[in-house]
Amino acid sequence: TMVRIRRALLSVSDKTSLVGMGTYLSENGVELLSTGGTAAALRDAGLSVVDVADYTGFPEMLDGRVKTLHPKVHGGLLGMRDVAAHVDAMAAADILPIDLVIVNLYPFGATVARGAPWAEVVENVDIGGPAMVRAAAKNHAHVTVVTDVAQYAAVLNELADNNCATGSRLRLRLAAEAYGAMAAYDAAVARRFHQQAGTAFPPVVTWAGQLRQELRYGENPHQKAAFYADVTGAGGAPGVASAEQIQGKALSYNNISDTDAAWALVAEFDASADGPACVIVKHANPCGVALGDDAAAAFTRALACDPLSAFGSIVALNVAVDKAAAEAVSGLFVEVLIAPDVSSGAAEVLAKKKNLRVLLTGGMPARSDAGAASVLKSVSGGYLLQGADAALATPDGVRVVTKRAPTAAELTDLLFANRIVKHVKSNAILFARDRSAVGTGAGQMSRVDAARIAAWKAGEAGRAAGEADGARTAGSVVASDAFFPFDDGLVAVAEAGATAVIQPGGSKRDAEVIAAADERGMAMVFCDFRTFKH
Ligand code: 93A
Repeated sequence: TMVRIRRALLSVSDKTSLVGMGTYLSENGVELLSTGGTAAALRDAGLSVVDVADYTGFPEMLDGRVKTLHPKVHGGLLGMRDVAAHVDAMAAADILPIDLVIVNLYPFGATVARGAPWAEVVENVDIGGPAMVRAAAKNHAHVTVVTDVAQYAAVLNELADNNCATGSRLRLRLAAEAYGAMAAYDAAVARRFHQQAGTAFPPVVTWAGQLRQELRYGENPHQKAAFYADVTGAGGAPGVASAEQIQGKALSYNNISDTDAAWALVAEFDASADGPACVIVKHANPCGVALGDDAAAAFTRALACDPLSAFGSIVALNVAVDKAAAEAVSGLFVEVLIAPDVSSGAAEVLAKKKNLRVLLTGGMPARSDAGAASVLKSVSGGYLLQGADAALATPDGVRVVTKRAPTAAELTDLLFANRIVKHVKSNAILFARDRSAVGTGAGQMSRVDAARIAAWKAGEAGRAAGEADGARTAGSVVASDAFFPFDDGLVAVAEAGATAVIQPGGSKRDAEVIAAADERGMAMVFCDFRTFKH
């Protein structure tokens, strides 16, 4: 619904474009209320303005610390125009409705940036401005709130198109922007106050994060670190930040990061559709992934991939830990076990492993909600943000590009491998067989090296287990997280015995890569999406 603007309160530190805005409002019959410096600037331009002090009957006081903090201001912002009791109460107290608030705050950031003394920094914490902004934003059903000069053009366009009224869509959007701006302001204040207090670490109270745990150290002992929970309501799905730890020492930075990697991968597998799945992670990469008839079988099969690397790993399950699984996991040195739940028999077994951290999430997230809802990465002076990688290959969504199509068993393993390779650091190559990973090549600067390493690791694990040379990769399938730029990577996996490959395709040399596969009787499918992870 449209709300006609009849009275506006302007109180701005940044007076850019103020006169233009004030003039437009004045010419359209809007009464202007304003504070000291803002009122002076508007009067200088020949506009008639009512001082807030005259409206409230209460002078600005305490060096301006109290200017607008008055019931006649806040009542005018918060009163609901469509509630009779509000309208009556306002009338009884001579409170006039204020339909538009244009406020930008004391320049706290700029004051800090120029190295102002502490007393001046403190004086530049705006109190009255944010109070008005929050009140107006709460009452966005009736009030329009403007917090930034950059919003003036959109507001003026809306007013011009609608006889000096605003629509509910714009008011809601402006309210959301207002709360974001106030949160960012508070974050800047909190950072400077921490600096003054000498509690410089944890360094930031961001607008989205609430300190959950001060960590003993970061990735390395000489780095400070902290763990924040997202308080914006994102990431409500069962996961690492919301999990309950039932035993073991406090989690470390690397524990949390690796556990999240394991959790995001195991959540690719829906227990009811795919069956129990187990993921074993070391240094953010999976060194074992398998499906099994039960949790213990999934763990044992996952462990077989690379038992050497699994020492000191993170283990994730997509089903509750039962006693057999607890006993199997207890046979390995594991840093963290994460699962939706644990049976009482299993809890008893695990309790004997005093150092094992056990995290229970209470459930599995939907596949699409697994892992972080968005991915945030710091760069010098800023942040990079991207959505989660929810790509998923389906039997109908892949294209056969070779003369030979994959068999049903190969296709099952190809789709399984594709889901895993998404969680392996790039460049990534993954061998899989019988719904179990058998070799991982992770984080290489060239794809052919990733292919060779994956094959070599599978061979080493096979040799250690007393198997015949090449037995593990014979008849296996391979997933590549991006296209093969040359045929060398494809040839390397073929020589290791792989019979089928899944990859996005899209290389200039696709034809050569397909020809190399055809020459060797291999089946290859393109999934048409790549899954880099850095
Ligand atoms: O010191 S305050 O926190 N106390 C107040 O009651 C108050 N009301 C508005 N600062 C207050 N303001 C701020 O004054 C506004 O947010 C704006 O930044 C500034 C505008 O002052 P002037 O109109 O005198 O230039």
